[in-house]
Amino acid sequence: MASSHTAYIGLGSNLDDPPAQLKQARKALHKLDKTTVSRCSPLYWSTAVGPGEQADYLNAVLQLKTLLSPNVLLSALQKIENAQGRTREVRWGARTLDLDLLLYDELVIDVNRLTIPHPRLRERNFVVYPLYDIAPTLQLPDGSALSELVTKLSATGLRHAAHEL
Ligand code: ROI
Repeated sequence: MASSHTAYIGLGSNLDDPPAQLKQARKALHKLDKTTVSRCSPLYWSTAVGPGEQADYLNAVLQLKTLLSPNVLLSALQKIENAQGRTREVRWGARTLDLDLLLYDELVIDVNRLTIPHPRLRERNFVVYPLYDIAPTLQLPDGSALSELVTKLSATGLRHAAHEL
């Protein structure tokens, strides 16, 4: 695609058949206007971060090439979450599908509902490890190397899943 942007999306699910949820989400992302899925990370099972007892999550990261703006892309992600039965009763509660816009080119933005890079990217091993799998030489917009982050972040609670996206 001419002058397309590179975006990274974090996927997570711990309800209603997580492998099927993530597969369906990948297809929906690939079908988006002016957008292709250019890389898929391996899948990881991860211990839930958040309140109370929750099932383990299945997590992955995708790289997109897109001509959509960050705002339009974010709205598209929310539409896909809603189409896959996402409800928002409990903050950090169990969910069928979570799609996080992690990075968009070198962009740094913090307006209303849109914060890029994703504010908790650096502290979440279920984001940093799969991101590193598909973008080992990536630098974050502040100049820090993803390879450095990965060495500092414990892989506790993270297991490679047998499924593929
Ligand atoms: N915990 C894990 N392990 N993986 C997630 O994707 C995830 N997503 C969330 C919260 C509820 C914070 N915990 C998570 O939104």
